[in-house]
Amino acid sequence: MRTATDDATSPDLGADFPPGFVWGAATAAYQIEGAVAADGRTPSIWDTFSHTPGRVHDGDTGDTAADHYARYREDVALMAGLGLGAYRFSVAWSRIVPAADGRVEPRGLAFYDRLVDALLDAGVAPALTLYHWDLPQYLQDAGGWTNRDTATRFADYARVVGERLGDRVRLWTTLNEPWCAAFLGHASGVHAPGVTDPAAALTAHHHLLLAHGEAVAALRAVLPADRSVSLVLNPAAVRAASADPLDTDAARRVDGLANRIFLDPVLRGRYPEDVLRDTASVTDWSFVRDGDLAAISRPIDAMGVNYYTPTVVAGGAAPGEARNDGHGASAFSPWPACEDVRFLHAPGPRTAMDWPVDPDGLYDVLMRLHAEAPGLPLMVTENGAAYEDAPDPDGRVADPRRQAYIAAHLAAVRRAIGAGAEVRGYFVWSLLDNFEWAYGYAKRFGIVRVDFASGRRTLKDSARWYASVIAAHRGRDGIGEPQRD
Ligand code: IFM
Repeated sequence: MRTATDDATSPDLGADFPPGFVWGAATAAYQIEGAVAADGRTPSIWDTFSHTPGRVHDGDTGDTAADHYARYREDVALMAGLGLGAYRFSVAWSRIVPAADGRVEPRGLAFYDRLVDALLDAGVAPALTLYHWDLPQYLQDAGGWTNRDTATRFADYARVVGERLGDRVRLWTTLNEPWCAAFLGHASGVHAPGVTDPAAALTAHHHLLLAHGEAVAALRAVLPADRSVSLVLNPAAVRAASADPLDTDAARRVDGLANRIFLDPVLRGRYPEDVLRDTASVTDWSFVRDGDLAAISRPIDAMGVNYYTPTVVAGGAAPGEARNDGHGASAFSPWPACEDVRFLHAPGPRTAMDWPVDPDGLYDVLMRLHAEAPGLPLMVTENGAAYEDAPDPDGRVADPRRQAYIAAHLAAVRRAIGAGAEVRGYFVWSLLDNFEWAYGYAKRFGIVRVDFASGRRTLKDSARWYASVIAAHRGRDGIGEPQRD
């Protein structure tokens, strides 16, 4: 008898996916590019944060990272060799608009121009994200995401990139995981800019969403009409530890802050009443102005879903009790007004991030979004796992657990499609081992190993397997096939 696992790991896994399904891999600028002072780039908040002693494991920084800025041609050749249909990358804002005066740096634009052309020449569709957490430091100096003006600056930057690359890039994303930028960056402080003020986190959250909405308008004004503009979230698969009302109420509150605080404004143009109530002791929400929610709810063409592990919660924690929510150690919680919530581990195996492996969570998140936004195309824009894999004496990197993780999550995607969810693509996180934020280079998510000393790339076994899955599927028509106008 064939089991779900047999199905999940067999190379013909792709055969059951709909025609046009996009098979991709993802990265982000600060995590791979390096070259932090090249061609007029100025520091971002992550340069500042990573150079601040004690912020990042082992004092690691993104100064060199995977050296992708210099090696992008080699990386594009790797992607082509794997048969990727699409490559999701982010643009470093401070390469494009390096100073407070708003001038545009042509050398920064030229880099992404070359990257996009190389991708198209290699048959890989570029999927561009405008913001993956690397706010220019000069904007942070003016208040960063707590300053409403940052949303306007983001829309200006979006227009510049849209004007330059819109002729060739079909898949556009405004923000990646604004939850992390707002709450890890401003409440628990484990991400840049390292602020630990829940009121600032909620203010930043609103301004990030406003930036998204204003950027949608800016992109629409300059992009050809058939371009897809999306937002990438990391919706949480929130589960109550039990049916006890303390636990179910904890789940309601965490769901409010992880999911509905994004989905309600973006899809329905309002903030959830219970979240406003729950956080009233933290802020009066007076940063929300007339017209903001109309801007935030401007229609989008797709929603990106980043998923790694579920979120299991219980109520009734004692004040000061350790709350391990899997997002990094801090004395401060990323969850405003949730001091009494405990974050528990789902059962089962865990990755090197200590994140339980639970593909049902991905299925649940996709089905929820399908129910909440029927007809809105979904993309799994990140999914993958860190493991402590290393080359054997022959240089081979065997990473069977990563392969099994990806296979099981692809099976969950296929199940969601079978149940009606309109999932149009899947991007492995990550193409390359990279700078894993506060964990530095200690956590390797890549399907391609990077030797950070030499920059050498080695395909892990999971990359070869993923290529075989893609090969079983590609050759059909669809948006995974890059096109030049
Ligand atoms: O590396 C990150 C990525 O930048 C955003 N999503 C989660 C990944 C793994 O932690």
